[in-house]
Amino acid sequence: MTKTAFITGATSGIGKSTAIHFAQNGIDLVLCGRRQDRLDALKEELDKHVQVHTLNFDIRNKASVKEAVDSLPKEFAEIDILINNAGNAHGMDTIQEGNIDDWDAMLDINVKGLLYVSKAVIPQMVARKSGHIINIGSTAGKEVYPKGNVYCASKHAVDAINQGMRIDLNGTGVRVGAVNPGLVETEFSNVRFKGDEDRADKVYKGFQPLKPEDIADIIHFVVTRPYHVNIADLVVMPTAQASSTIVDKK
Ligand code: NDP
Ligand code: 8X3
Repeated sequence: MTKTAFITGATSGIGKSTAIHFAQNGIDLVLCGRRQDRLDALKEELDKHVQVHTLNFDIRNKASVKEAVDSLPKEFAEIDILINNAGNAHGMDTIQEGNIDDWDAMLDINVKGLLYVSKAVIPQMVARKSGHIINIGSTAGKEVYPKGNVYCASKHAVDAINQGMRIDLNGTGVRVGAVNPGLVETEFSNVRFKGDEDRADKVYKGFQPLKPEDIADIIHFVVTRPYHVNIADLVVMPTAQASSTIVDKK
């Protein structure tokens, strides 16, 4: 039977690549983001392959999240796979120099936004006794690096929420797991450094970073395991990376 995946942050990077990979493999899509032009372009590209519905909402706004999920047409309303992907880093400063608005953004999007979407989607999964939730964490959720403070805290929270979801949903038929990437070249650093492209480019210079397609491929592997197999927590780095601070740059 054709499955339906709900992907947050589908307008760019890991979410967009996952949408493309899923479409190529026959998974219907609910694509979410705030940039409508990108949602429209992706829908046009992918609805040759599968059914696609787009939802434009800011994940920080709990009323908008609920309204968007409740608005799904019947053919998209049963979500089999939830990819909790929307998120970003905002700024990279010491704790003493950090910007409080950046902290709010990271905690509101990466943590509270993920919770709002999960809260809107999980009940129908529990009612149907099936579903698969993939939380996109990070190596930043497994360790802390200099000036990573609040971003790392937000991803540590995702790690805890992933564990908590799996514990609480045990016995309901809903699978829960996290994919935690290291350095992936997306718009992530452009957002983090507020459009400073030189600074963003430097993050991925001198080694081969992961491509968003690499993560999409892994996410597809995770969601296509037999029902009795749940990949609970997966960390993936570029070969050149050993930890957040150890990267073999030439
Ligand atoms: P991108 O910046 O390329 O994509 C981020 C996506 O999140 C966009 O589609 C954006 O859509 C969406 N998004 C951001 N803020 C909001 C919001 N307030 N409401 C709704 N959607 C929002 O980054 P990545 O693809 O790299 O990041 C995806 C996930 O992967 C994030 O959770 C990130 O923390 C994680 N990650 C990234 C790594 C990396 O090195 N790149 C490594 C480890 C984890 P729009 O702007 O249209 O709303
Ligand atoms: C993104 C990876 O190392 O830039 O989550 O924080 S890192």
